[in-house]
Amino acid sequence: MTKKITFVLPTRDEEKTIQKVMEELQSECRDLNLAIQQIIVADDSHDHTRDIAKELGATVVIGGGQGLGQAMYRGLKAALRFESDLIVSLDTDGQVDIKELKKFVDPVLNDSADLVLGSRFKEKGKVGYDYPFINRSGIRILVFILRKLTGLPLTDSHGGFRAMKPTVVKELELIGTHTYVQECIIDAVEKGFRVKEISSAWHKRNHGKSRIVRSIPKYVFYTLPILILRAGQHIRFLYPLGMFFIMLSILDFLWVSYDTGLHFREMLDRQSFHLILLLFMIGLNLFFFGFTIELLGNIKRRLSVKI
Ligand SMILES: Nc1nc2c(ncn2[C@@H]2O[C@H](COP(=O)(O)OP(=O)(O)O)[C@@H](O)[C@H]2O)c(=O)[nH]1
Ligand SMILES: [Mg+2]
Repeated sequence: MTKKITFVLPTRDEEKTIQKVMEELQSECRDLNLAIQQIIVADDSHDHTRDIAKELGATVVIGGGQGLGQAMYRGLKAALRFESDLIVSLDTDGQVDIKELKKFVDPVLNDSADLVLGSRFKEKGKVGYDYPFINRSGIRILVFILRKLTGLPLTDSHGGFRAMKPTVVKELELIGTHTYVQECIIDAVEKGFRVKEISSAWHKRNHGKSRIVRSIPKYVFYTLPILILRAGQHIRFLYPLGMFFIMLSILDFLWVSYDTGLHFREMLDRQSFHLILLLFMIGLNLFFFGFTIELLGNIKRRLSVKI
């Protein structure tokens, strides 16, 4: 029986490639005897991507302007409206190889996996250009964290091609707006879905800019709390560490008070008085960082209950 497939395509200024991607998907599905239920374009473009996609029959979902995570979340949830046997998401900048569609689709259709991820580094020679060292290093760190959190022998976190069962999307919860790629994997594993990583080709981006390098500080800022939360380490480390620094500052304060006979002017002149302030501020910051992450955790738990 012909299987039904829905695509989710994230786009930010991809007017040069969107048509080619959509046409290639249509032709590939014809060859594989897959019926396209719908193509959803989750868009945050300022160019004509949206108009082109609509003209070619896609359903356009507004990304929301908060990054790929939010756009993917909206696009994937919208895909549930179209009943299909599987949902496939892929980058629209021409970096993935659409000829690989079968490899991604097969494990979901023969029920050997619930979520299939593409890896550019599982096998040598899959990246068709000199992949920037800084990106590779960043990916290595993220993969290391992902391995720790999921227990899976993953080799990539940012492949641009994914196939999944609609139930994975139905249950998907994201807290971060910039952590879709990692959170989606962690979330699926937490919920007991079978995640499979397969080797996948990666071409050079021939137009526009990649989002990764441009936004590393922002990325770290948004990603770190989510990953710490997902790892459940904030209670174990951040609270005690914060308390430890505050205790140190109190001890330092007691020592300076004793040593100066509580002479305030003299206390202010002591270098260790500055140390008290510094330790106190560090302690307070760590404590509140933990507290903020705990709040995020509560939001996550509430989301879980709702579903
Ligand atoms: N809707 C939406 N799509 C995005 C956003 N950022 C990137 N994309 C799309 O997501 C895909 C991957 O983005 P890209 O910047 O190439 O990421 P990289 O290849 O991992 O560096 C492409 O299809 C982009 O058009 C965004 O903020 N919103
Ligand atoms: Mg790209």
